[in-house]
Amino acid sequence: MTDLGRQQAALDRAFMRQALNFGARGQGTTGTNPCVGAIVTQDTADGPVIVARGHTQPGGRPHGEANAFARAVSEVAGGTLYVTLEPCAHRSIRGATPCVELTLLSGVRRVVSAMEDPNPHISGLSHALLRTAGLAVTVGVLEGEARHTHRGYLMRVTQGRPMITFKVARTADGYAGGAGGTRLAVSGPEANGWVHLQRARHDAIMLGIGSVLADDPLLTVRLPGMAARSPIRVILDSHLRLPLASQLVKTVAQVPVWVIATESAPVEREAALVAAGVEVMRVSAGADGHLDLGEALQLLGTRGLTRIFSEGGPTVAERLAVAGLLDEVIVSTSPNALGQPGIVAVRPALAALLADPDLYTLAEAGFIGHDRFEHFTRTG
Ligand code: AOF
Ligand code: ZN
Repeated sequence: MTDLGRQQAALDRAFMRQALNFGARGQGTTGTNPCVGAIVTQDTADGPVIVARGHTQPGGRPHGEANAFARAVSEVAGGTLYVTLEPCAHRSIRGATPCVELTLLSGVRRVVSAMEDPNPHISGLSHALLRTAGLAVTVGVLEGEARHTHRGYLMRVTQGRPMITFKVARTADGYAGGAGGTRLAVSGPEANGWVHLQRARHDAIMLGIGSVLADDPLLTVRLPGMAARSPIRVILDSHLRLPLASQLVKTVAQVPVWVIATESAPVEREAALVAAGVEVMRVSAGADGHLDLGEALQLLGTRGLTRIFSEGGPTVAERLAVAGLLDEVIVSTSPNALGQPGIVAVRPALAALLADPDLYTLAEAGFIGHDRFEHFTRTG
């Protein structure tokens, strides 16, 4: 590659990174749509400057490119469009112009796209259309990062289920709770704030009924100004044991609660929960009598979820690990020890997965407040 080519490639990565960060603002708000970021630059004597920025809007429309073109601060014709996913080629139900057409109409001369959209209506079609129309098209810039940002969307399109990010918090000696399930304040305030931010960036938060019965959690986003970003609360509750007096049920009018049970759970319990405003769904039971997690996730995929954040507990983590359903795992470890036997946070199957570098990669590690965080991501 020439020096000029190298310089251009570095600029492309820098603008794509900005587009990815800008798009990620939509995480947890765009429904079944990916959170696409779009940036248009214009060359000037002092180098390229940004003239438009957009991202997929809440609910999924307008799309990122449409949002960027509509908000441009100066002429976009002749510029370069950076987009974190191949532009769409289809007309929306409401008749909105496809982003590939908006791109052609905008007069940009070059398109830099992070990756192809696996949506069968698109999958390479828009990139080909743009090339045929004479635009310079570069595909694959920061594709790895884009796959990470769009992981939930990509999983739903290709496998029918949402992605799962699982967070385990443990004491320095490895416990998630006290003996008999007593609640422990494991993480510090900074780590707790970070967890609330993660809730806001997902479509749903998922917990096993064991943790609900032990802790009676609220599972909302309690960061200043972000209460409206509380995601749907999904409870895995094979036998419909969720108490009507729980905080979850009491707040169902503000933030939805979906309960997934097996087909044999009592109908009277379902009727009572439904009367209280809870949505009850049923899936088959596996050989162990527990609900079939794979089926539950496929069901949540059909209900439009793409990103699920799960905070427990250890039993659910272990079952998800055995079923091969953990896409991202975050382990936070406090500097404080429990000092006596309690509920073990990371069980054998999960521990084995995380220790296998062929299956999971340690993508990031560091401290949030005094808690140590390790972020593992499933390879492939
Ligand atoms: C883009 N830019 O910002 C997004 C795209 O339900 P619809 O009509 O909005 O279409 C959903 C599909 O549109 C979705 O599956 C994906 O292929 C694409 N999303 N495309 O050009 C965007 N969010
Ligand atoms: Zn579009």
